[in-house]
Amino acid sequence: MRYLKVIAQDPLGTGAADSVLLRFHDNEQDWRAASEHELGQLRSFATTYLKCAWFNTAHGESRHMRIFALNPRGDGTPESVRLHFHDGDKLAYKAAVHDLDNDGGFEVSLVSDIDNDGHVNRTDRNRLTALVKQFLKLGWI
Ligand SMILES: [Ca+2]
Ligand SMILES: [Ca+2]
Repeated sequence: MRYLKVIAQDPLGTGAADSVLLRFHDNEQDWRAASEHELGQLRSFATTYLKCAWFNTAHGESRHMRIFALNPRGDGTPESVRLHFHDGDKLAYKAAVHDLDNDGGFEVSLVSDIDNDGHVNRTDRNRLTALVKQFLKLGWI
């Protein structure tokens, strides 16, 4: 299954991440780094992701997010987009949106504490919506 792997890092030890690695995975083993063009397309996606505070100290890569779209009907518009926040192989928490009637709009959002501030609220929902929208702009589903 393919997914976009997103890794935030705090290389200077400031206590907040300021760098994001973006990798397109065909499966666990096979991946490539995002191209310059894709990095440009994903600029606001990366900015939103940094607000989620799911990052590694220094150049660690253990904490990351996998985001992927599911399109079982094969019609080019996703039925769901899922966000899996990992700590290594372990799934730490997750979120998702679902398009129940296949009209391109997502009726259902399954929100968690995406930005790690201890509360599940509208900000998390906004972050989820933004990440999904910015990810889908790639047209990589
Ligand atoms: Ca819909
Ligand atoms: Ca929150």
